Amino acid sequence: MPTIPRPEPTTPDANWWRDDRFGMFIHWGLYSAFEGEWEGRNNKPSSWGFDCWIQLFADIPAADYRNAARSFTPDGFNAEEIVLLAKAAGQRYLIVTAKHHDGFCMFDSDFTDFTITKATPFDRDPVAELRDACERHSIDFGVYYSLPDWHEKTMPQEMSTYRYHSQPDSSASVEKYREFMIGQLKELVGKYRAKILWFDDGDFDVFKPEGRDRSDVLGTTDLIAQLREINPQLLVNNRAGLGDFSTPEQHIPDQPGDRLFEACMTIGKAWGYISYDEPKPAHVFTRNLSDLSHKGGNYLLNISPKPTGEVADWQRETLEEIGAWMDTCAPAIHASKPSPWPGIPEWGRITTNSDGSTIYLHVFEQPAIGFAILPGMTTIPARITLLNDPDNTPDMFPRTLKGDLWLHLPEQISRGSLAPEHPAVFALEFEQAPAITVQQTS
Ligand code: FHN
Repeated sequence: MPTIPRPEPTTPDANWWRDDRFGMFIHWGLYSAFEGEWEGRNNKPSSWGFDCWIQLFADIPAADYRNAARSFTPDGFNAEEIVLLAKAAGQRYLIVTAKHHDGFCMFDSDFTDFTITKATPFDRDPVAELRDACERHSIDFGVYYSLPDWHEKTMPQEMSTYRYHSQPDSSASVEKYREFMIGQLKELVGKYRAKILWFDDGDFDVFKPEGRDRSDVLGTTDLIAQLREINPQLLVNNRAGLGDFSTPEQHIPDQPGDRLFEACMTIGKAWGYISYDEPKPAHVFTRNLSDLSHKGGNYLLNISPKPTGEVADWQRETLEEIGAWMDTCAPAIHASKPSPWPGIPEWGRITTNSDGSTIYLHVFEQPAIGFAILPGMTTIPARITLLNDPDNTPDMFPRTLKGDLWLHLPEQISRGSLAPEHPAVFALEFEQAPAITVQQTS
């Protein structure tokens, strides 16, 4: 019987994802039920290891961890509310942890009983509810899928960097585990219509066989090809090897390469919910949005729903403040293009609109000389508007000096009702994309 040749993995169009620019990450699973503590053990004041990894680092016996599912009834979960919260914040795609390292599935998988639909009294399917809400509100839907599965018998214990497994089985093998993974991934790309597949490798080890890398051990090329037979436009991140975009975590690269990239970050300290998390100021995230857009990168900002399924007030308030800034400044972020100049100006960041006819100056602080200088530009903008507060657009006295465009940045620039730490965004509008002889900005 001739084998059917699998199509070469296509490189899908990622423009829709890049134009989305800003996504919501959701870490929510059985680990959330512990709130970062087990029998008095926690990792205060840190969070490390006691959010999604608590089963391993608090050394919770497998039976106790599984028993926690029996009382996991997150009746406060409301997918519509969460998706509308994302939309209002300017997040245009959403990635939810369908399965984290503990192997507990927040979706109704046919390949295990360790799921929210079978192992808990909560007879709902949160992943399906989030998918439906995303489709209702035109938010692109994707799923996080952990490469290690501490519960699945077919997974070799050696695949865990910590050699951890809640029920190790000597008959486990990479081949059996790969078939298990492909089955679940086909559920998530097929039945659950995930458009983005966000592999995670937190506790994943590929045995480091001589000369073999992750994508070789996992057969990632064939795995992606099989999934793209279901959805040819499926986007995959880089953590199973190969993939369409890289995923710097908790930081923004200084000099991103020429590859699509997305920085993922926590809204506090922890990925999964802990009762002792610490908020960060909202302007940290709006400045990150400006910085990533200047560099052409996406931003995936995480929330960690409580054991009840509700979003903690401080996380909601942070997203609402980001949304208030995006209400006026989104044109400089969504579908924007990176700065036409190399380097980073001392005063902030730069993006342009899709055809370059508008240049956005994202001002963080006033430069020493009081001017933003755009080198190699001799076209005076037709119009300048302060997006944060158009009625209070200051005169920037634009003028060209020695082939560069100089714009005065006053000390006080309105951010409307928001704190001055948020970026002030000026839209410089031109009849058409201005000619720029590229040099370093200052
Ligand atoms: O171990 C995981 C962690 O819990 C979290 O899911 C992050 C998100 O990117 N990934 C791994 C750590 O790199």
